[in-house]
Amino acid sequence: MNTNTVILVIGANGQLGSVLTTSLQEKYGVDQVIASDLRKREGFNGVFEVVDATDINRIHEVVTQYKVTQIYHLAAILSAKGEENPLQTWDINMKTLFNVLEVSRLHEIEKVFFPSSIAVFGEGANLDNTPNNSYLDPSTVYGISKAAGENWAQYYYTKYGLDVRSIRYPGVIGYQSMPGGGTTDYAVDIFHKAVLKEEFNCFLKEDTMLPMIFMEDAIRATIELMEAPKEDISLRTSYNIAGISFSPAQVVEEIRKLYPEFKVNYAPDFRQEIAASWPKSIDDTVARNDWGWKANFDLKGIAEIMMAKLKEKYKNGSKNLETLLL
Ligand code: AKB
Repeated sequence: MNTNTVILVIGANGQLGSVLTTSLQEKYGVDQVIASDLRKREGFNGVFEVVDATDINRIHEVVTQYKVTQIYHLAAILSAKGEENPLQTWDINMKTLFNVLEVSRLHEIEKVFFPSSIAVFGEGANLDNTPNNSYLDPSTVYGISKAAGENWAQYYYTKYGLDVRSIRYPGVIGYQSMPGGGTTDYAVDIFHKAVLKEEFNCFLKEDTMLPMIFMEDAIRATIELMEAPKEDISLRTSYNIAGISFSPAQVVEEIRKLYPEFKVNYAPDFRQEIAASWPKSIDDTVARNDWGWKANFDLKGIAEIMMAKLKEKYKNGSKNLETLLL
Protein backbone atom coordinates (compact mmCIF):
# COMPACT_ATOMS: atom_id res chain seq x y z
CA MET A 1 0.00 0.00 0.00
CA ASN A 2 1.20 3.50 -0.79
CA THR A 3 1.74 5.11 2.64
CA ASN A 4 1.55 8.57 1.08
CA THR A 5 -2.08 8.03 0.14
CA VAL A 6 -4.28 10.81 1.53
CA ILE A 7 -7.96 10.53 0.66
CA LEU A 8 -10.50 13.34 0.66
CA VAL A 9 -14.11 12.13 0.93
CA ILE A 10 -16.62 14.78 -0.14
CA GLY A 11 -20.11 13.97 1.15
CA ALA A 12 -18.83 11.99 4.14
CA ASN A 13 -22.08 12.37 6.10
CA GLY A 14 -24.23 10.70 3.45
CA GLN A 15 -25.65 7.19 3.34
CA LEU A 16 -22.71 5.73 1.42
CA GLY A 17 -20.10 8.36 2.38
CA SER A 18 -20.38 7.74 6.11
CA VAL A 19 -19.77 3.99 5.79
CA LEU A 20 -17.16 4.32 3.05
CA THR A 21 -15.19 6.81 5.17
CA THR A 22 -14.95 4.27 8.02
CA SER A 23 -13.85 1.52 5.60
CA LEU A 24 -11.20 3.78 4.08
CA GLN A 25 -9.96 4.72 7.57
CA GLU A 26 -9.66 1.01 8.43
CA LYS A 27 -7.76 0.36 5.23
CA TYR A 28 -5.46 3.40 4.99
CA GLY A 29 -5.34 4.68 8.60
CA VAL A 30 -7.49 7.26 10.38
CA ASP A 31 -5.10 10.16 9.67
CA GLN A 32 -4.93 9.35 5.94
CA VAL A 33 -8.63 10.04 5.36
CA ILE A 34 -10.08 13.56 5.36
CA ALA A 35 -13.85 13.43 5.78
CA SER A 36 -15.77 16.46 4.56
CA ASP A 37 -19.34 17.62 4.26
CA LEU A 38 -21.49 20.74 4.61
CA ARG A 39 -21.75 20.24 8.38
CA LYS A 40 -19.38 18.75 10.90
CA ARG A 41 -20.52 15.36 12.18
CA GLU A 42 -20.78 15.25 15.97
CA GLY A 43 -18.63 12.59 17.58
CA PHE A 44 -16.80 11.79 14.33
CA ASN A 45 -13.60 9.85 14.94
CA GLY A 46 -10.94 11.23 12.60
CA VAL A 47 -10.06 14.28 10.52
CA PHE A 48 -13.10 16.30 9.44
CA GLU A 49 -13.29 19.51 7.39
CA VAL A 50 -16.41 21.50 6.59
CA VAL A 51 -16.45 21.78 2.78
CA ASP A 52 -19.14 23.15 0.50
CA ALA A 53 -18.14 21.49 -2.77
CA THR A 54 -19.77 24.26 -4.81
CA ASP A 55 -16.86 26.43 -3.54
CA ILE A 56 -13.80 25.47 -5.60
CA ASN A 57 -11.45 27.54 -3.44
CA ARG A 58 -12.39 25.58 -0.35
CA ILE A 59 -11.61 22.29 -2.14
CA HIS A 60 -8.23 23.75 -3.28
CA GLU A 61 -7.51 24.76 0.31
CA VAL A 62 -8.20 21.34 1.82
CA VAL A 63 -6.37 19.48 -0.96
CA THR A 64 -3.33 21.74 -0.46
CA GLN A 65 -3.41 21.63 3.35
CA TYR A 66 -3.48 17.82 3.56
CA LYS A 67 -1.55 17.02 0.33
CA VAL A 68 -4.52 14.96 -0.85
CA THR A 69 -3.74 12.23 -3.42
CA GLN A 70 -7.23 10.74 -4.02
CA ILE A 71 -10.74 12.22 -4.00
CA TYR A 72 -14.04 10.38 -3.56
CA HIS A 73 -16.78 12.81 -4.61
CA LEU A 74 -20.04 11.48 -3.16
CA ALA A 75 -22.08 14.67 -2.75
CA ALA A 76 -25.21 14.89 -4.93
CA ILE A 77 -28.93 15.55 -4.82
CA LEU A 78 -30.72 12.27 -5.55
CA SER A 79 -33.52 11.30 -7.91
CA ALA A 80 -36.70 12.09 -5.93
CA LYS A 81 -35.47 15.16 -4.04
CA GLY A 82 -33.90 16.48 -7.26
CA GLU A 83 -37.30 16.75 -8.94
CA GLU A 84 -38.42 19.41 -6.43
CA ASN A 85 -36.06 21.93 -7.99
CA PRO A 86 -34.62 20.60 -11.25
CA LEU A 87 -32.40 23.58 -12.14
CA GLN A 88 -30.91 23.82 -8.68
CA THR A 89 -30.25 20.06 -8.73
CA TRP A 90 -28.47 20.37 -12.06
CA ASP A 91 -26.41 23.32 -10.79
CA ILE A 92 -25.33 21.60 -7.59
CA ASN A 93 -24.62 18.19 -9.08
CA MET A 94 -22.66 19.59 -12.01
CA LYS A 95 -20.85 22.42 -10.22
CA THR A 96 -19.55 20.12 -7.49
CA LEU A 97 -18.36 17.62 -10.12
CA PHE A 98 -16.62 20.28 -12.23
CA ASN A 99 -14.94 21.66 -9.10
CA VAL A 100 -13.65 18.22 -8.15
CA LEU A 101 -12.45 17.47 -11.70
CA GLU A 102 -10.72 20.84 -12.03
CA VAL A 103 -9.01 20.72 -8.62
CA SER A 104 -7.94 17.15 -9.40
CA ARG A 105 -6.48 18.17 -12.75
CA LEU A 106 -4.64 21.17 -11.32
CA HIS A 107 -3.25 19.27 -8.31
CA GLU A 108 -2.47 16.14 -10.35
CA ILE A 109 -4.60 14.00 -8.05
CA GLU A 110 -3.76 10.29 -8.58
CA LYS A 111 -7.31 8.90 -8.60
CA VAL A 112 -10.85 10.28 -8.44
CA PHE A 113 -14.05 8.37 -7.67
CA PHE A 114 -17.34 9.62 -9.14
CA PRO A 115 -20.53 7.71 -8.28
CA SER A 116 -23.05 7.26 -11.08
CA SER A 117 -26.38 5.47 -10.79
CA ILE A 118 -28.92 3.19 -12.46
CA ALA A 119 -30.82 6.49 -12.86
CA VAL A 120 -28.82 7.13 -16.08
CA PHE A 121 -31.04 4.59 -17.83
CA GLY A 122 -34.52 5.30 -19.16
CA GLU A 123 -37.15 3.68 -21.28
CA GLY A 124 -34.90 3.67 -24.35
CA ALA A 125 -32.84 0.91 -22.73
CA ASN A 126 -33.78 -2.73 -22.38
CA LEU A 127 -34.84 -2.61 -18.72
CA ASP A 128 -34.30 -6.34 -18.13
CA ASN A 129 -30.68 -7.24 -17.47
CA THR A 130 -29.69 -3.79 -18.81
CA PRO A 131 -26.29 -3.91 -20.56
CA ASN A 132 -23.52 -1.43 -19.74
CA ASN A 133 -23.55 0.23 -23.15
CA SER A 134 -27.31 0.86 -23.36
CA TYR A 135 -28.87 3.99 -24.82
CA LEU A 136 -29.16 6.59 -22.02
CA ASP A 137 -32.36 8.65 -21.80
CA PRO A 138 -32.73 9.40 -18.07
CA SER A 139 -36.12 10.52 -16.76
CA THR A 140 -34.88 12.61 -13.79
CA VAL A 141 -32.59 15.60 -13.54
CA TYR A 142 -30.43 13.52 -11.19
CA GLY A 143 -30.13 10.87 -13.92
CA ILE A 144 -29.32 13.53 -16.52
CA SER A 145 -26.59 14.96 -14.27
CA LYS A 146 -25.10 11.48 -13.75
CA ALA A 147 -25.16 10.66 -17.48
CA ALA A 148 -23.47 14.00 -18.23
CA GLY A 149 -21.05 13.43 -15.34
CA GLU A 150 -20.00 10.07 -16.77
CA ASN A 151 -19.14 11.75 -20.05
CA TRP A 152 -17.20 14.51 -18.29
CA ALA A 153 -15.28 11.87 -16.33
CA GLN A 154 -14.33 10.19 -19.60
CA TYR A 155 -13.42 13.59 -21.11
CA TYR A 156 -11.04 14.40 -18.23
CA TYR A 157 -9.45 10.97 -18.58
CA THR A 158 -9.01 11.24 -22.34
CA LYS A 159 -7.99 14.89 -22.51
CA TYR A 160 -5.95 15.29 -19.29
CA GLY A 161 -5.15 11.70 -18.27
CA LEU A 162 -7.04 12.17 -14.98
CA ASP A 163 -7.68 8.70 -13.52
CA VAL A 164 -11.42 9.01 -12.81
CA ARG A 165 -13.27 5.78 -11.98
CA SER A 166 -17.00 5.30 -11.61
CA ILE A 167 -19.75 2.83 -10.66
CA ARG A 168 -23.47 3.00 -11.46
CA TYR A 169 -24.92 2.16 -8.06
CA PRO A 170 -28.24 0.40 -7.69
CA GLY A 171 -30.26 1.26 -4.53
CA VAL A 172 -27.95 0.78 -1.54
CA ILE A 173 -29.31 -1.02 1.54
CA GLY A 174 -27.53 -0.71 4.86
CA TYR A 175 -28.26 -0.59 8.57
CA GLN A 176 -25.45 1.87 9.34
CA SER A 177 -26.94 5.02 7.81
CA MET A 178 -30.10 6.47 6.29
CA PRO A 179 -30.58 7.36 2.62
CA GLY A 180 -32.19 10.68 1.72
CA GLY A 181 -34.10 11.82 -1.31
CA GLY A 182 -33.84 8.69 -3.46
CA THR A 183 -36.41 6.48 -5.19
CA THR A 184 -34.89 3.31 -3.73
CA ASP A 185 -35.01 4.67 -0.13
CA TYR A 186 -38.09 2.58 0.69
CA ALA A 187 -35.89 -0.53 0.81
CA VAL A 188 -34.04 0.80 3.87
CA ASP A 189 -36.96 2.51 5.55
CA ILE A 190 -39.11 -0.64 5.41
CA PHE A 191 -36.68 -2.52 7.70
CA HIS A 192 -36.70 0.30 10.26
CA LYS A 193 -40.51 0.27 10.38
CA ALA A 194 -40.63 -3.53 10.70
CA VAL A 195 -38.19 -3.58 13.61
CA LEU A 196 -40.01 -0.70 15.31
CA LYS A 197 -43.27 -2.66 14.81
CA GLU A 198 -44.81 0.23 12.90
CA GLU A 199 -46.90 0.18 9.71
CA PHE A 200 -45.10 1.00 6.49
CA ASN A 201 -46.52 3.24 3.76
CA CYS A 202 -44.81 2.21 0.56
CA PHE A 203 -44.54 4.85 -2.18
CA LEU A 204 -43.98 2.18 -4.86
CA LYS A 205 -46.35 -0.49 -6.18
CA GLU A 206 -45.84 -3.89 -4.62
CA ASP A 207 -44.52 -5.52 -7.81
CA THR A 208 -41.96 -2.80 -8.73
CA MET A 209 -38.68 -4.60 -9.36
CA LEU A 210 -35.52 -2.54 -8.87
CA PRO A 211 -31.81 -3.37 -8.70
CA MET A 212 -30.41 -3.11 -5.16
CA ILE A 213 -27.13 -3.83 -3.42
CA PHE A 214 -26.13 -4.44 0.19
CA MET A 215 -23.89 -1.76 1.72
CA GLU A 216 -21.01 -4.20 2.31
CA ASP A 217 -21.06 -5.17 -1.37
CA ALA A 218 -21.32 -1.52 -2.50
CA ILE A 219 -18.32 -0.50 -0.39
CA ARG A 220 -16.27 -3.49 -1.51
CA ALA A 221 -17.08 -2.74 -5.17
CA THR A 222 -15.95 0.86 -4.74
CA ILE A 223 -12.64 -0.02 -3.10
CA GLU A 224 -11.98 -2.91 -5.52
CA LEU A 225 -12.53 -0.63 -8.51
CA MET A 226 -10.29 2.07 -7.03
CA GLU A 227 -7.54 -0.48 -6.35
CA ALA A 228 -7.74 -2.25 -9.72
CA PRO A 229 -4.66 -1.84 -11.94
CA LYS A 230 -5.16 1.09 -14.31
CA GLU A 231 -4.72 -1.10 -17.38
CA ASP A 232 -7.72 -3.25 -16.33
CA ILE A 233 -10.13 -0.31 -16.46
CA SER A 234 -11.68 -0.43 -19.94
CA LEU A 235 -14.62 1.87 -19.13
CA ARG A 236 -14.04 5.52 -18.35
CA THR A 237 -17.73 6.44 -18.26
CA SER A 238 -19.10 4.13 -15.54
CA TYR A 239 -19.48 0.45 -14.64
CA ASN A 240 -22.81 -1.34 -14.14
CA ILE A 241 -22.71 -3.42 -10.98
CA ALA A 242 -25.49 -5.82 -10.00
CA GLY A 243 -26.37 -6.93 -6.52
CA ILE A 244 -29.87 -8.37 -6.43
CA SER A 245 -33.27 -7.30 -7.78
CA PHE A 246 -36.49 -7.41 -5.79
CA SER A 247 -39.91 -5.80 -5.39
CA PRO A 248 -41.52 -4.37 -2.22
CA ALA A 249 -43.73 -7.50 -2.03
CA GLN A 250 -40.66 -9.73 -1.96
CA VAL A 251 -39.03 -7.74 0.90
CA VAL A 252 -42.29 -7.87 2.83
CA GLU A 253 -42.34 -11.65 2.43
CA GLU A 254 -38.83 -11.87 3.93
CA ILE A 255 -39.69 -9.48 6.76
CA ARG A 256 -42.85 -11.41 7.68
CA LYS A 257 -40.77 -14.53 8.32
CA LEU A 258 -39.61 -12.69 11.45
CA TYR A 259 -42.43 -10.18 11.92
CA PRO A 260 -45.61 -11.96 10.72
CA GLU A 261 -47.81 -9.03 11.84
CA PHE A 262 -45.93 -6.47 9.71
CA LYS A 263 -48.47 -4.22 7.90
CA VAL A 264 -47.81 -2.42 4.61
CA ASN A 265 -50.01 0.06 2.73
CA TYR A 266 -49.22 0.70 -0.91
CA ALA A 267 -49.69 4.34 -1.91
CA PRO A 268 -47.62 4.91 -5.06
CA ASP A 269 -46.64 8.56 -5.69
CA PHE A 270 -44.46 10.35 -8.29
CA ARG A 271 -41.57 8.05 -7.38
CA GLN A 272 -43.43 5.12 -8.98
CA GLU A 273 -43.00 6.74 -12.37
CA ILE A 274 -39.28 7.25 -11.78
CA ALA A 275 -38.89 3.61 -10.69
CA ALA A 276 -40.83 2.41 -13.76
CA SER A 277 -38.28 4.15 -16.01
CA TRP A 278 -35.32 2.35 -14.37
CA PRO A 279 -33.91 -1.12 -15.02
CA LYS A 280 -35.44 -4.08 -13.24
CA SER A 281 -32.11 -5.86 -13.31
CA ILE A 282 -28.56 -5.06 -14.38
CA ASP A 283 -25.98 -6.82 -16.53
CA ASP A 284 -22.57 -6.31 -14.92
CA THR A 285 -20.49 -8.48 -17.26
CA VAL A 286 -17.97 -5.70 -17.98
CA ALA A 287 -17.20 -5.11 -14.27
CA ARG A 288 -16.89 -8.87 -13.74
CA ASN A 289 -14.48 -9.24 -16.65
CA ASP A 290 -12.41 -6.10 -16.00
CA TRP A 291 -11.89 -6.16 -12.24
CA GLY A 292 -13.49 -9.37 -11.00
CA TRP A 293 -16.67 -7.88 -9.52
CA LYS A 294 -19.15 -10.27 -7.89
CA ALA A 295 -21.85 -9.50 -5.28
CA ASN A 296 -22.00 -11.65 -2.15
CA PHE A 297 -25.42 -10.87 -0.62
CA ASP A 298 -28.88 -12.06 -1.66
CA LEU A 299 -32.25 -10.78 -0.37
CA LYS A 300 -32.54 -13.41 2.38
CA GLY A 301 -29.07 -12.60 3.72
CA ILE A 302 -29.66 -8.84 3.52
CA ALA A 303 -33.03 -9.07 5.29
CA GLU A 304 -31.63 -11.20 8.12
CA ILE A 305 -28.69 -8.87 8.74
CA MET A 306 -30.79 -5.70 8.46
CA MET A 307 -33.35 -6.90 11.00
CA ALA A 308 -30.75 -8.24 13.44
CA LYS A 309 -28.59 -5.11 13.32
CA LEU A 310 -31.48 -2.65 13.53
CA LYS A 311 -33.04 -4.57 16.41
CA GLU A 312 -29.74 -4.28 18.26
CA LYS A 313 -29.49 -0.53 17.56
CA TYR A 314 -33.05 0.26 18.57
CA LYS A 315 -32.73 -1.93 21.68
CA ASN A 316 -29.90 0.34 22.74
CA GLY A 317 -32.54 3.00 22.97
CA SER A 318 -32.25 5.44 20.10
CA LYS A 319 -34.35 6.38 17.12
CA ASN A 320 -31.94 9.15 16.34
CA LEU A 321 -30.16 9.05 12.96
CA GLU A 322 -26.85 10.35 14.33
CA THR A 323 -26.58 7.38 16.66
CA LEU A 324 -27.49 5.06 13.81
CA LEU A 325 -24.40 6.20 11.97
CA LEU A 326 -21.36 4.03 12.69
C1 AKB B 1 -31.91 7.08 -5.89
O1 AKB B 1 -32.86 6.34 -5.63
O2 AKB B 1 -31.99 8.22 -6.36
C2 AKB B 1 -30.51 6.52 -5.65
C3 AKB B 1 -29.94 5.91 -6.86
C4 AKB B 1 -30.47 4.62 -7.37
O3 AKB B 1 -29.05 6.45 -7.45
N1 AKB B 1 -30.54 5.58 -4.57
